[in-house]
Amino acid sequence: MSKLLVTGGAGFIGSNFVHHIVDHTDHHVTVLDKLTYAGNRASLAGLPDDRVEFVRGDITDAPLVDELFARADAVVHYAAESHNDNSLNDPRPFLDTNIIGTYTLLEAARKYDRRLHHISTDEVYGDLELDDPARFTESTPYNPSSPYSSTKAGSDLLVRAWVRSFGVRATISNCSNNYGPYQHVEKFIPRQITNVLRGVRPKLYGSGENVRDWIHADDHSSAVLTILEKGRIGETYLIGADGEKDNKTVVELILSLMGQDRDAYDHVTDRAGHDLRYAIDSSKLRDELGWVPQFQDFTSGLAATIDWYRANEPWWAPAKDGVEAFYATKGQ
Ligand code: NAD
Ligand code: TDX
Repeated sequence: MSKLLVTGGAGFIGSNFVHHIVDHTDHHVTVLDKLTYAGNRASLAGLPDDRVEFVRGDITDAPLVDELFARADAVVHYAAESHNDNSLNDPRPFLDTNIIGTYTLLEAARKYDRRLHHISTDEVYGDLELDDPARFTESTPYNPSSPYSSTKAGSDLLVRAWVRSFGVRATISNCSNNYGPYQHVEKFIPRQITNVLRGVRPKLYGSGENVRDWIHADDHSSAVLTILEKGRIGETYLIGADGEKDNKTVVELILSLMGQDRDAYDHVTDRAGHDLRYAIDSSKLRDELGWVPQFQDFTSGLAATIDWYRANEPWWAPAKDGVEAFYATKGQ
């Protein structure tokens, strides 16, 4: 049995990973989470107290981070400011958490010689043309577009430097767009589902031709556990499940799964600097480490996600009005 420290474990993907660890291993988990607007303790409800400990705190708090590293065997780092639209509005928290926070963890990993896995995004590679046959690989040059993705790119480069210069035992994964239960209503899929549940028309940025490569959060968690157990130190692994879809197709699918007309949505102001297409080639992870995604059918995964939001309004309703008021100020 190992002791894992999971940063950002009250967020969408971090909480999914904590559930995954409890269900599939005998590890003990300590969650370190600041509970920003994006963190929610209810996402960890029902987990056994003898397996999961919750610590509210900031990853930039070096004394607290030191104390938690000292008693962990390995650390999985999810904590981040994660929303592109927020980063366009106020980049500062992205620099603090994504850059200084990751730096703080790296210094602790170095001091206590702890294994660290850093969670990152495919957005560090910038975007692809719609008709480009290429997909991102581990050797694609970094070319981030937004304040969010540039701070994630910066955090990845810090990890690589701490591996090379100080021998920190770290790995990195860059994953494509996640969907599933417990995702904040600011994000594309939950925003549209909860709009329909409230009788509001979904909002599509610009033309809606932008492509995202969707993966279920459960598959992201199984991939991270695989890398933690079998990944080679210093390596980067791309995580993706061959789920390319344009945004228009996703909105139309949500509407039809929810019994609405497929064209009952609005085109709204486009995102500044909106990346056109992301696409992941995850061959390295599959071939070297034997990982296979379980969710092969996006439509049934999306239908189950819609059912979850329908059944869990108390989880998402408190955030909904504030999110929509923010988007309204931007014509979105
Ligand atoms: P999220 O916004 O849902 O959760 C982030 C969590 O981090 C929250 O619980 C928040 O309270 C916590 N946090 C924020 N700042 C903190 C700080 N300074 N100290 C401690 N905790 C802090 O994000 P998510 O969608 O779950 O993303 C998690 C990670 O996965 C991020 O690193 C993100 O870049 C990466 N990622 C996300 C996606 C996606 O589709 N959502 C895809 C690829 C990679
Ligand atoms: O209301 C909307 N309408 C819309 O058309 C919203 C909120 C989004 N969009 C578009 C923008 C994107 O093309 O949908 C797509 C997905 O948007 P987001 O959910 O904001 O995700 P994205 O910007 O692609 O980034 C996500 O995937 C990579 C996560 O938020 C990041 O944390 C992760 O790194």
